[in-house]
Amino acid sequence: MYNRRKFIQISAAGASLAALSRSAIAKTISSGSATNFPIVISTWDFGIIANKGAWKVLSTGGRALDAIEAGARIPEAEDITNHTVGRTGLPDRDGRVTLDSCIMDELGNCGSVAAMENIAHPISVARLVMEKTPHVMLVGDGATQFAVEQGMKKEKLLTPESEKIWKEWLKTAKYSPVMNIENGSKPGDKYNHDTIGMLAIDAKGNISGGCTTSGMAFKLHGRVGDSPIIGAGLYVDNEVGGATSTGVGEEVIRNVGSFLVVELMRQGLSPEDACKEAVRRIIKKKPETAKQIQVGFLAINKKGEYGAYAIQSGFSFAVCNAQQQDLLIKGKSFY
Ligand code: SD4
Repeated sequence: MYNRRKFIQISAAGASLAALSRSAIAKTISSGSATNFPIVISTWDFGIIANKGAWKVLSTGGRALDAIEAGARIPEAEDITNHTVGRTGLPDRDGRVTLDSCIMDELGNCGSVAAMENIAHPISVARLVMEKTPHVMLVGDGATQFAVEQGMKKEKLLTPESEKIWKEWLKTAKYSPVMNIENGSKPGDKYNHDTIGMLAIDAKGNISGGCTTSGMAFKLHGRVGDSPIIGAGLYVDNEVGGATSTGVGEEVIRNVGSFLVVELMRQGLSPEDACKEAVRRIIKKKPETAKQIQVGFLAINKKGEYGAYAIQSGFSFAVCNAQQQDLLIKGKSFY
């Protein structure tokens, strides 16, 4: 059962957001509807600061795509205490910070980068891939090279704090894909979660989405999760809605999770029910694995109704519209 006090404690402890969490309104609901566009919703507690960045664009009549990029850039590089996205993300097991991201607009255009090093804003590189190349996805050195050619700064991403956590992990070097389980007890669990997935509808009713992460901490070098994979970590269909995911990417990829959620909404399911069904399928295929991991989906439909569902409790998401800019909601969960 959801315990509100625990949730507020988790929010307050949620590293980067101590101050914001105090102003956030935690609710024990996991779905809702917007009476008006625009609206932006984002995964986890740090969705609040990302939404605020997006809201500056949306509230002045801007395009959902621009809002997504502006919002995602905040946890990517400005929030230096966050260890799961962008500049301060934890490294792979070789000590290399490799970032994954994708973006998708209302026209079905999309761009993505995976396992990219040394560039702090993968969401912007993903957008450039979408807009400046005939491709959808660039990976590794090719993605970094492209970003530099586009004028982005190459920089060292491993911070002293991330390096310290990695070195601590190296003492046992046990890879465990437990993530997003807020009370995890193994080294790295504390930091080993939280991708930012964002979905926005602008004043014209157009939908866009984005997703950005450093992926699983201490992963094998070269590992790519769901977050940069269109259909897995993110999917947008402007006729229906959008969905994004967080958690153990392998299970999301195996079930083409975000595409599934959007298709279920197309068939008439509410965003929350569509997310729940996608979670149910993951659990059904691997019930024993599912007990150990977290996967959460977040979705919005064309009407601006939103919802979420996760395997484990503790999944939060942030909602921002004209009525309130810092709403933090506890998603429902199977366990
Ligand atoms: C991944 N899905 O790389 C990402 C990680 C994540 O919350 O979402 N963490 O598998």
